[in-house]
Order: sequence, then structure tokens, then C-alpha cells
Amino acid sequence: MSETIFSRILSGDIPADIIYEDAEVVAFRDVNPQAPVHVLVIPRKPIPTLNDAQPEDTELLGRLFLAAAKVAAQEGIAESGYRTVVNCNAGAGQTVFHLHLHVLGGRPLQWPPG
Ligand code: DGP
Repeated sequence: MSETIFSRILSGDIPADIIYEDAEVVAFRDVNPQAPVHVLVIPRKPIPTLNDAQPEDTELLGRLFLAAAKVAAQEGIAESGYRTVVNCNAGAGQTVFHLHLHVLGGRPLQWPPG
């Protein structure tokens, strides 16, 4: 798989404000935040898009969501509310082709998203 900005964050080549990590996933603040809290939760495993996730990734996908909830609690937005988003492919706005879960909160969020 080709290198991405996120694989370079995982390897330590590029700095990031990492706020949570474990054996499978890493969470860091988005460089271009769209809300007061905007964190990206990524698997250490390089899966380009959600379309590339396989049945053997089922537990890993669950871990991403559990990490997102942990991050939300850590950031104090669990009760007020937050949104998790996965953009899949360019038409949905995906720009970094290493699967990631956006965690957004800290302000009222509109629905539907743009
Ligand atoms: P997406 O559009 O769903 O592929 O989201 C990619 C996000 O990644 C976007 O919100 C900006 C963020 N991003 C891009 N480059 C960097 C970086 O070098 N560091 C950090 N922390 N975030 C980045």
C-alpha cells in the first residue's frame, strides 16, 4: 500500500497531537478542525477506504468506534453530543486514503451534513 500522511504520522515521521493510542488504533487532532473538538481515529493497519475493509477487520472496525467514544468522553463531549463520520472516496470528500473516523463535537451540529 502506498504511503499516506497518516502512515507517516503512525511512523513518527510527521508530528501530530495524539490524544489516545493503543495496540490497534491511534487518535489525533485534525489539522483543519471543523468543530471545537475534531479528532481523527485511525487503525494502525493501513486500510485505504471503508470499501477495502474485510470480514477479518470486523473487530478492528468496532475498536475504532469504541476509541471514538473514549475520545469523546475524554474531550468532555460525550453527553452534549458528537458525530462520527467516515468519508469514503473522493465524491464524499475523502482526501487521505487511510481509513479514519472523524469525531466532531463541541458545538451544535446540523443535519443533514453538506
Ligand atoms: P477526509 O477528508 O475524510 O479524508 O479527512 C482527512 C482529514 O485529515 C482532514 O480533515 C484534514 C486532516 N489532515 C490532513 N493532513 C493532516 C495532517 O498532516 N495532520 C493532521 N493532524 N490532520 C491532517
